[in-house]
Amino acid sequence: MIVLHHLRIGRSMIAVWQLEELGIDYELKVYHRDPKTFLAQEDLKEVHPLGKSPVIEDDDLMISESSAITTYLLEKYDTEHNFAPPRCDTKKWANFTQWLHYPEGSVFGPLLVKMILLRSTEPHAGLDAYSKREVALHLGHISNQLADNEFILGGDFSAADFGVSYVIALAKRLGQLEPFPKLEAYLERSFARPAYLRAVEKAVE
Ligand SMILES: N[C@@H](CCC(=O)N[C@@H](CS)C(=O)NCC(=O)O)C(=O)O
Repeated sequence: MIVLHHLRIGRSMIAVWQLEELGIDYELKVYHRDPKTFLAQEDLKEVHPLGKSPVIEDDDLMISESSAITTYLLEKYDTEHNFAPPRCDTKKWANFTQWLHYPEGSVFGPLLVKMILLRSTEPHAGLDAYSKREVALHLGHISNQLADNEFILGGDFSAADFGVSYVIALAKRLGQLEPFPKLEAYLERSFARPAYLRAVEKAVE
């Protein structure tokens, strides 16, 4: 059975959501953050040398990195291609992987800088200009891609929506969504999915 090593508050919630969407049996092992540093506590380092989450184990296989976990789960469990196009459809698959990797690869960094700046009492003019520019660029890009669609690849929810929802939720927490009403509506739509609600019930205690 799959074991998900789940650190409270963060990306790992998205892994719980995926497992719920895919309807896979799994065991959830919950870890907590240090209340002072907000980093993971030492017990997560006993699972993986980085001490970060999500990490899944499936028999003798251990995988970290949220997009790699998504790809693995799709390959093994999404046999009917409900959440991603089949690999033999190269163009659709390429477009899907682009949106799968984009949130972690390009959007999270500027949002992290923004989060650090919001917590800082010192002025950082260069970083401030960078995060304003990049956050607006990426949120605008996602909003344009959504256009009038319900989800990031069109009318149907796909596994690319996990990571995109995660960065949009982070942007919301950082007060960045006001100029992007489509993103606000997208987030509500994604988080209203029954599988997400089940994930919250199981993983947020
Ligand atoms: N690129 C990794 C990032 C993993 C990561 O940084 N996870 C955070 C939670 S959102 C974490 O475990 N932080 C705890 C720490 O750094 O101590 C992924 O996509 O899974």
